[in-house]
Amino acid sequence: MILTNSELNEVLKELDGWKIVDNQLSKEFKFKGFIQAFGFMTEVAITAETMDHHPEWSNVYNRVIINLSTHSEGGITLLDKELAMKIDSINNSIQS
Ligand code: H2B
Repeated sequence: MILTNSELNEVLKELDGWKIVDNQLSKEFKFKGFIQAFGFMTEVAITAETMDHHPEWSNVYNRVIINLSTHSEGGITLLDKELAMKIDSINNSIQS
């Protein structure tokens, strides 16, 4: 189910650095270089596949921009929040 505006605001408080852009949860990640960025994308890809929930994203060298929404629902759902949290924990394990 698509989150209401007030539910979305609660979700944004619980997430680190995610914002709403064009009705999607969005965040930009920056890495030391391309290999680190691509390694991050590989881990995210494996997690996304296990959830059957996939990001829209782009990568240029050391930057990865991720946009999350639930296509079948036409908006942001708790699945997107769940994937966002997993993406952050993958990112934290790479950056630290
Ligand atoms: N990912 C996202 N972000 N939203 C979806 O609605 C979605 C998906 N649907 N991954 C899944 C795959 C669907 O297309 C397949 C057929 O299960």
